[in-house]
Amino acid sequence: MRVFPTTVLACALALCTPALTIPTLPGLRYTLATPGPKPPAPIGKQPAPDPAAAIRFTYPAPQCALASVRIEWRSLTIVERTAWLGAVKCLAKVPHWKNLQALGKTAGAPPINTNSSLFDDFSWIHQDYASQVHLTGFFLTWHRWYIANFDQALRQYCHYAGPTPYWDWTKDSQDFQNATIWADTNPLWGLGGFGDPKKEYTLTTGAFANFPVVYPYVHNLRRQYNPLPFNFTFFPAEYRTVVPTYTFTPKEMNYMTENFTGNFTSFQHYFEKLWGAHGSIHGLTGGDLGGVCAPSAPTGVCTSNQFSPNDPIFFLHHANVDRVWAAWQRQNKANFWAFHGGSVASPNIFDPNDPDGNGVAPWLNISSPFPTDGILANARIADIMDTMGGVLCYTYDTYAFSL
Ligand SMILES: [Cu+2]
Repeated sequence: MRVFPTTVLACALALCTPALTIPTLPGLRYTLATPGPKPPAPIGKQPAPDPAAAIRFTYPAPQCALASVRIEWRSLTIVERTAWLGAVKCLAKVPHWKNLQALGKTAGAPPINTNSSLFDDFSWIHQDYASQVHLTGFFLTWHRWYIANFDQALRQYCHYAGPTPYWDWTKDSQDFQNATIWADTNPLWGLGGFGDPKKEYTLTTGAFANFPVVYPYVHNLRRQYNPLPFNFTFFPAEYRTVVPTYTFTPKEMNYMTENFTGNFTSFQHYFEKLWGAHGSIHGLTGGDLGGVCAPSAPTGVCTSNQFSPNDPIFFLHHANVDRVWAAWQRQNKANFWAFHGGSVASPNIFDPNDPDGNGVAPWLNISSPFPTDGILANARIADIMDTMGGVLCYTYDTYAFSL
């Protein structure tokens, strides 16, 4: 039987988005946060829902009065952690969505494996669109929509009704290898640690021990701590020998959210530049999250390094990326609706002050629709700029950063 959340009544009164439910457990898990400023200009009608899409949101979105609250992983109860991990494992048992379409065509993306799951489909979409949703105006925007769709999939297919978790990695910036995020090895409620060196760093602890994934080849989930993720010749020498934990300290997040006022491009670029906070988390965690194949991978299959969503911690990582953006948006009215970005990555990827740091022409604008591969629900950038408006209805338990 489906257990309805405590706010189902509010939803029935069209006060919130039923699709994005809020926690079932008692306690102060949600707040009435202040909605952001109104959009700067008319942005037209909602996109029509796609009846063939796997994930559905309510159109037109109801007013968001009572937002669901995203909570840091370690602040969840054990019951909530168990439920979320169980729902992810459930999604990995939901069959591949037959209407998944190869529309992104990023070079190196593997072919669709129809003997897979809806969880694998999410990983595949990320590989298919890799070149369009990184280092472009779709980085923060599309990933916000992508993780909202993943969250909705957990609720739609696996009856998840708890809070959406995020991973505040600033708390782990002192000693990443021995951080508390890796310390819980319980098979029901632990995220597990790093993998077993004797098994090519396959995860053998926590809920995702021996978790099977199919991209870019059939294997079990891997995590391999890599203190020097930029130690290869592709990177300028100054980045190669540095353990990049300094990029995601609380101080650094405060710097980011307090600067770049009104300048979406420079804010995103500081965050997404290859040696920045976003990439450092991927690289230090290594294995699947770092887009690294095992030495025993069959020859010729490892042509994409964009299968990072194989590791469910991806969605916690990107929820925190989203939280930092949302914190910046809330810092100043000039930030809230600020958007600028190209649809093609700038060629100057190692220029720390690249004025085209989030892409070049053809330009995206606030009405640009998201790429969906026939799985994600339709939406435009404008629909997701406000986490408490458009088609979204969530906030975070805190926008502050501390150890
Ligand atoms: Cu990505």
